[in-house]
Amino acid sequence: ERSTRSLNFGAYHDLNTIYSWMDTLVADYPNLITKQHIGVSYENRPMYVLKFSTGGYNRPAIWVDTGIHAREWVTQATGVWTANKIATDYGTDASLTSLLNTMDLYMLIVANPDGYVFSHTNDRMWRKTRSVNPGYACRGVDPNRNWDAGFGGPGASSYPCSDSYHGPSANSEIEVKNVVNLIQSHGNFKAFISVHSYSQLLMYPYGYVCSSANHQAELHSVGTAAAQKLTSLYGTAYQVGSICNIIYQASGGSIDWSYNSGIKYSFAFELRDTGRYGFILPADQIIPTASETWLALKHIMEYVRDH
Ligand code: ING
Ligand code: ZN
Repeated sequence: ERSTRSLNFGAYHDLNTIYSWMDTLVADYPNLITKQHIGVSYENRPMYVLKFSTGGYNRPAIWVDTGIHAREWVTQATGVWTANKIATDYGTDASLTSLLNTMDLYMLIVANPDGYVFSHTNDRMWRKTRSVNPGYACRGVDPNRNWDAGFGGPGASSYPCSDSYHGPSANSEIEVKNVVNLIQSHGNFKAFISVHSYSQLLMYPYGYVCSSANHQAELHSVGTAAAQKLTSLYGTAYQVGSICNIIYQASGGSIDWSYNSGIKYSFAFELRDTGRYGFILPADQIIPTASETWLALKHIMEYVRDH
């Protein structure tokens, strides 16, 4: 695909196109955005985080990742749209401007680059990383079962050919380890938001157990208010709850790890739809999905700024 200066946000793009668009965005907004190389993937592709910052040193920060699962294409596309939205609205949207005057925002748009490429070239339904499993022909680990939170427990598979294979050990996947390293060395993240599709859910910990997190009441009320904002745009219905209670028990997930690491405002989205198209969401739903999701993201970010 040819790299274009102004990307069509209403289309799905391959990795190279997204990566070259990142460079044009950074070039267009040099005082707001920098690109950080956080490491390489299993197949040696670079992993890039866009850092939105108006200055300061190690300001309190918000993390957003999209595309940890390769086939969830509306999430990477939503990440692209959202990064552009933040760049263009900074300085005109008073609330976003005040947010970025005290906090930094980190966006990892393609959290699983090898899987994303494979979902374009070989298997549109690929979910996992592309690491080799010794002794097996099947490749890959589920990067959302590989975090150090209830690792290897219920809701993850020990079978390397499973789509929810947890891997040989927590952080075995370099794509996960790269994020863990950045979050830990930074040490000042206040929110951690991971974006999946599909099912139209806004979730908070825990997934590896079905008991309540300490901050369950607060997370539920923030999530409910965020989902109401999302619904206000086009009427898209969302459910809010803990991972275990509203989707299924799942161990080794990223937001359980971030929450247990002290990042109280840990949330996971499941974007559109509820199954009609599933992972193969038509491209004409990208901008509506990203636009409604932005209202929820903004609500969470404003709440975190003010608390
Ligand atoms: N769903 C998520 C999954 O990894 C999830 C649900 C989110 C589980 C956060 C645990 C933590 O299974 C999809 N569609 O991937
Ligand atoms: Zn997912």
